[in-house]
Amino acid sequence: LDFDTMQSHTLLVEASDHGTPPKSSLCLVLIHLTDVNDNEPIFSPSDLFVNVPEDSDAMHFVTRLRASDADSGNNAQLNYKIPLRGNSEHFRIDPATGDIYGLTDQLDREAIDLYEMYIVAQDSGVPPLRTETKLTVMVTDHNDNIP
Ligand SMILES: [Ca+2]
Ligand SMILES: [Ca+2]
Ligand SMILES: [Ca+2]
Ligand SMILES: [Ca+2]
Repeated sequence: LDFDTMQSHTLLVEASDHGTPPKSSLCLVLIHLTDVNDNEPIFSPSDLFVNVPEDSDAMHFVTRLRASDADSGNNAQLNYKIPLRGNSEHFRIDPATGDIYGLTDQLDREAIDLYEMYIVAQDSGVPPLRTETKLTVMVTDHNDNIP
């Protein structure tokens, strides 16, 4: 039985006795399944590269990462976050939408041209299931250096 493919099942149950002649009766049993949190969120695509120009403003939109979850209700209610690791503190993610923003207007390709971070999607089941994907932000050049 899998709630995610079918939420209810109907069974025809026949009960008979051992008398002579045997008597039997039919009974219809309706089974309603309740969802269990048996699917973890899935990012698509699972790994991502984006380019951000080095002259971007503070709080510039970088990209949107969304995951899907085959469960229902809280078991599919997703929250996004960026765990602090490496240089991920320069980026923020909207926990509800998966929109990612760069926090700094101090991007400098000549100093740091690559940011790598992990994005986590976690459902609200008990216990919650989570998955993570890697996001690579490449800082692209702007002609900001006098020869
Ligand atoms: Ca399920
Ligand atoms: Ca789930
Ligand atoms: Ca620069
Ligand atoms: Ca430059």
